[in-house]
Amino acid sequence: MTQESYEAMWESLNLDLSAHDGLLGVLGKFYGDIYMSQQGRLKGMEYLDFVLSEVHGLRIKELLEAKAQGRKIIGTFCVFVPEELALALDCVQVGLCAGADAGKEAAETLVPRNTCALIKSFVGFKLARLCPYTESCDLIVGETTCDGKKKAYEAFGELAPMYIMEVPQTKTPAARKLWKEEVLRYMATLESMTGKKVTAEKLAKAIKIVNDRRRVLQRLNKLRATVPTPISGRDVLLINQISFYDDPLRFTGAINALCDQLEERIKKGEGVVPQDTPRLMLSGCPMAVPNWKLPFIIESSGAVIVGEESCIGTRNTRDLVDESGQTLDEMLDALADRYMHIDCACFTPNDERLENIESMASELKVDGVVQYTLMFCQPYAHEGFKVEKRLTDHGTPSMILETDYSMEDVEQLKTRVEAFLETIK
Ligand code: BJ8
Repeated sequence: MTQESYEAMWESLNLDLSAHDGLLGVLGKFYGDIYMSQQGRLKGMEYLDFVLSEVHGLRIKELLEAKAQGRKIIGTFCVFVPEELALALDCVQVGLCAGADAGKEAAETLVPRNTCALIKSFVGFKLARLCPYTESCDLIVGETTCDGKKKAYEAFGELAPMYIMEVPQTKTPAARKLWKEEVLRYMATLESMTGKKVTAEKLAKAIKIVNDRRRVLQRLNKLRATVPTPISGRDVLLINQISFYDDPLRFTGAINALCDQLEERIKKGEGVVPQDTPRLMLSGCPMAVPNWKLPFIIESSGAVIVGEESCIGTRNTRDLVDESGQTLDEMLDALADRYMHIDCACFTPNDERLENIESMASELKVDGVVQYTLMFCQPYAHEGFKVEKRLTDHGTPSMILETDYSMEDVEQLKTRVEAFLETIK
C-alpha cells in the first residue's frame, strides 16, 4: 500500500494525522535503537520487524477488510476476556493496552493524575485520536479487575461502545460460579451482536487455535531457559506483545519456525549473550507495546532477561484450556476453569502467584528478579512485599523498580539496575 492510501485509511478512522505521524516517527526511531541494534538476531526475527513496521498499516487494513466481510472486531485490555468465544463467532480480537506516553495530557482531563500509565495510555490514545485499533473496534470489553481500570472504563464508555465483564476477586466456589455466569453472559452478548450461535464444533476449533498459540509460547519459554540463552528478553517481550494483535494462526506458524531456528542455535551451543551473563526475570505489571524501556536498560547494562512473569508473558500462556470436552457445556466449563487460574494481583488471597514466581525462578535458573511496578498500581505494589520475601526465602536476590512510561528516570533506573547486578556478581 502507498503512503497516500494508508493516510486515507487512517483518515477514515478519524485519526489525528499529524499527531499520528509524530507517534509513528518516534516509534520507528525507538524500535531501531532498541531492536535493530542487537547483534546475532535470527532470521525468524524478520517476522517481528515486519509486523511491527506494519502495526498501524497492513494489520489495520486486514481488520478493516474483516469488518467489510461482516466480521466484528473486539478490543480488550485484560487477559481475562476469553478470546475463544470471539473466535468461535468469527470475530477478531485485539489487545488495546498501550505502552506509550502519547496522549497523557488529554488522559489527565478524564482520569486522575495518580492513575497508572497503562490506563492513562489507552484513555489518552482514544482522546488524542492516535490508535487505529481502538477506532476499528465494534465492541471494547473491559473487566472489573483493579479500581483504576473499573473507574476509567466508566469514563471510557462515554467515548466508545463498551461491555464490562465482572471478574471475581477471590477463587472461592461462589466466585467460580459467578465467573461461569459472566462467561455465558458475554457469550450471549457476542451472539446477539453477530447474529450467530456458538456451537461445540466452532468452540472446539477456537480453543485449539488459542491453545496452539499458548503452546508455541510455552515452547519458546522452554528454549530460552537454556544456558546460554539463545534469544534476548527484548525479543521475547516483543513476541508476547505481538501475540495480542496479530492473526493467531500466522503468529503461531511464525513463532514455531523461529523456535526451530532457536533449536539449531542451541544444538551448536550458541547463545545470544556469553554463558556467564547474569540471568534476570521480570515480574509484575504487564508491558504493553511499545513499552521496552526497562528491558532495554537491563539488557544494555550487561544482563539478559530470561522470563516475564506478567500478563504479557507467562501469566497469559501458562495454562491451556482442557481440550477433552465433547459438549458445549463441558467446553464452557473448561474455559471458565482455565481463566480462573489466572494469578492476577487483583485477587485476594493470591498465593498461587508466589508459587508460580518461585518455580519460574528455579526453572529459568535466574540470578535475580526485577519486580516491575507501574507507579500508582496498588495491586502489584502491595504484592511486591510478599514476592520479595518469598524470593529471599528461596535464595533469589530481587529488587523492586517503580516507574511509568516517561524517559525522565532512565539514568536513575540504569544506576539502580547496575548496582543490583553488582550485588549479584
Ligand atoms: S489479569 S494484570 S491484564 S488486570 S498496572 S491497570 S492492575 S493499576 S493491568 Fe492487568 Fe488483567 Fe490483572 Fe493482567 Fe490496574 Fe496495575 Fe494499572 Fe494494571
